[in-house]
Amino acid sequence: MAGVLEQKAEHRFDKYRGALEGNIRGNNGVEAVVVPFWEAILDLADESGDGALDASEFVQIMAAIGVSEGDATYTFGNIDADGNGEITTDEWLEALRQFWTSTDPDAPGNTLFGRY
Ligand SMILES: [Ca+2]
Ligand SMILES: [Ca+2]
Repeated sequence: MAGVLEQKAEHRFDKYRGALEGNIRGNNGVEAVVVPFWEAILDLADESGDGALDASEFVQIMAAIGVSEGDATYTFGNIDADGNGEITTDEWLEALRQFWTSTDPDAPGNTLFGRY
């Protein structure tokens, strides 16, 4: 059973997460905050420097944020929209926009961080 401090921390984190999420979904936050941040992440993850992520680069960056190799591989197949074996900046950003704005549970972007 979680102690009082853990319960308070969890409650405050939930409150913070709710406020952050509300702020991102409103106020054009996806374009102003989420897109530039994840464009930078794609740049960092693109070890080969070809402007796209291959499966290995994608699995590696997703592992850094706690996504399992199995889930990352599953996600890679979903957001590689043209099926050419690499995720371009456009495919990456489209998936992020779907993640933040689409209510369709089958939208590829809604599997961005693995299976739920
Ligand atoms: Ca690459
Ligand atoms: Ca592709």
